[in-house]
Amino acid sequence: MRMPAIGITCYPSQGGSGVVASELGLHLARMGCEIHFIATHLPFRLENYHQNIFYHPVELPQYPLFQHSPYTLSLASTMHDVALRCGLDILHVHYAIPHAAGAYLARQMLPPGRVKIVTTLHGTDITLVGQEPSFFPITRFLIEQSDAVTAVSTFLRDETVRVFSCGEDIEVIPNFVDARLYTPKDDPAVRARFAQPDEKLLVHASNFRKVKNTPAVIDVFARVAAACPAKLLLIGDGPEMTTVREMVRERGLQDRVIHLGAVTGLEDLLPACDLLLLPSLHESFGLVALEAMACGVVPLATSRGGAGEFIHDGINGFLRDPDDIDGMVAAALRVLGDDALRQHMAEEARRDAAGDFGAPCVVKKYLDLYDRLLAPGPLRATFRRDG
Ligand code: GMT
Repeated sequence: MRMPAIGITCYPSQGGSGVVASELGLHLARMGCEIHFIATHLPFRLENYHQNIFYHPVELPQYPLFQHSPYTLSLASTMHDVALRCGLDILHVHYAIPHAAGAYLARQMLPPGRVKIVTTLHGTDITLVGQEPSFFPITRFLIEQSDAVTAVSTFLRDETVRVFSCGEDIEVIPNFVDARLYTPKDDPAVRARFAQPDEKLLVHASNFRKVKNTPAVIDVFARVAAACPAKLLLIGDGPEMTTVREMVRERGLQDRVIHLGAVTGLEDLLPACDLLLLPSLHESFGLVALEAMACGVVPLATSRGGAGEFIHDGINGFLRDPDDIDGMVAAALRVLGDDALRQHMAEEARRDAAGDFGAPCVVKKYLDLYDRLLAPGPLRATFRRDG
């Protein structure tokens, strides 16, 4: 049986949707699919050469009349070109806006039935950006027009149906982790770089946007550090970093907080930590919590959104409301003050992450979806307006 040729589009810079798209491409390529990344830059995590992986840059021409280069049109043209030249079967777009619009235009430009569109909804494309009045109707239209739509959690699927009154057939395919790469590693040298033997090591990794609720990370850490010797590792960068740095200064935590910036190699840093803080205002899934769990790190994450679909409070991690600073501090001190409990929860976390949320299990769900999509027969008859 011929493995499908798939065009994958994502935001190639930092961000969970880009990670999922890149990792999915890597796994599918290893399984024999031809994978064509169509994006403005080579997605991170793909810097090394990989057999079966190709990269097609989306050029963004400038012209004095343009205030902004029309990305969606360049994307659609590149998708159309790559689909024809490379015989793509599927355009799989990650993050609806505007990637599903690019795929829709490309499909319209191609002979009927030539290519199918899979749209994966990741989070703020539905919960924030897609609900902007200027994007709402087109987001709804693109959900309806995709040949298949997936969401990374049941929460996100339900939210899509609630807000857009469509997409009841959206398939939930959760985020996944490569549990061979993200695995507990007992490397005392890495830990020693950041913390003394008697200190606990907490970590937050994100793109430091408002939705990540980073002030809560500092508030929680300040109170934990007042109660027990501890350090905080901050990984990533973004618009909230200035506020975070100010808070760290105001609270006199400069010697306790280590800013690493947007470094790669999370899989080597996470295993050195004791607790991951992810107090987001909401999180459709919360990929970094899953990656931490695979490394044997207990997550303390937001209860708003889809994290509860893989974190079981008090068993393999903690879920707290993002406003509940007291609750987060209490949970952190409980697990950091009881090594046996932390070890037990870490083992549960690792097992759960590597099982149902491990790459083999989840990538197969995408492959099954592609197979169904490419099999003859009608699809999404209730939604596709152009039949
Ligand atoms: O929706 C976003 O904020 C962007 C996206 C990203 O590129 O980081 O994050 C979302 O997608 C991730 C991968 O599926 C999920 O793990 C994140 O929970 C989700 N972010 C939010 O829902 C805030």
